[in-house]
Amino acid sequence: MSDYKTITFEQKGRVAVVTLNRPDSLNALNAEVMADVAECFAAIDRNKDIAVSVITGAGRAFAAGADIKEMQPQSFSDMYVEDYFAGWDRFAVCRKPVIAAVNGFALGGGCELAMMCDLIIASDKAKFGQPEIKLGVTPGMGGSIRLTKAIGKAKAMDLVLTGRMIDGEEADRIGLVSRVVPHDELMDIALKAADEVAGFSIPSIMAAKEMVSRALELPTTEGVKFERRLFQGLFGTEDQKEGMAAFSEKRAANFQDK
Ligand code: CO8
Repeated sequence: MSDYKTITFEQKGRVAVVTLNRPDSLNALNAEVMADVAECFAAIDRNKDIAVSVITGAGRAFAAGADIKEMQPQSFSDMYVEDYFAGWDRFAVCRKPVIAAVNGFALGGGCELAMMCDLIIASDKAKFGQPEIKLGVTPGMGGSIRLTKAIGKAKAMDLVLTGRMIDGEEADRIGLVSRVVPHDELMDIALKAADEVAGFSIPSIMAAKEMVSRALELPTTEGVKFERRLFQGLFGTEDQKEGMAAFSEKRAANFQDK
């Protein structure tokens, strides 16, 4: 793994822990962060020893959004021609599961980044919101679509049009997050969940992520067919034989990612 300037990377067994590390600007997402995150997660996808990642933020924010100071002078053509921030699409297509451990502010692009992840575990001090309307713009990293799919039109409109912040409890109630946990236990719980997933076979973990992600895009009959092909394909793995034999023999499975 390279040396990153704006994030830190640690490997704990089969789990990667990536920390957004610009605490002085509440981990505002500038072009450098985007490049570091995209490169880091591409490397994680290639790394056969990593099954799952956790992404979190240093200090009191997960990420307080795209870097407003960097964006302020940009013109339409800068944004359009350079496709500013398209690198986040590379993160969104990471094939191994990513757990967002949301430790504080997750606003604008920060909320959108969390929604690109597969599980969102929020601290009870987390704050979510899409405040772009207050800056004369709108969500631009997929928030309008991912938020609407996650929580429905009524709640998404409320957040996008008013720009109001919600706490972890409300985010949990409306289905934006997977779990809300006491702040001091956030990383332990996120790492425990990551370890649990990392104990399974990587092909089945990746297939599970792929089918649930596609469920959001496909009509039901196509989604069911897509799921079935992946399910059937897993019968070509040694780990399917091992997992089912271990069940019959009443022992723990010893998966080999094959
Ligand atoms: N960008 C740049 N700097 C930021 C950002 C940000 N998003 N958020 C905070 N900072 C900086 C502040 O400027 C401040 O720096 P300094 O100390 O140099 O003045 C430092 O972080 C600490 O922030 P505050 O002093 O403001 O801390 P408070 O506790 O008073 O307030 C808040 C915390 C409420 C989180 C406040 O900082 C805030 O409102 N931040 C901005 C939140 C926001 O509007 N986010 C949305 C940004 S737009 C966006 O994300 C669009 C995404 C789509 C882009 C797609 C492009 C194609």
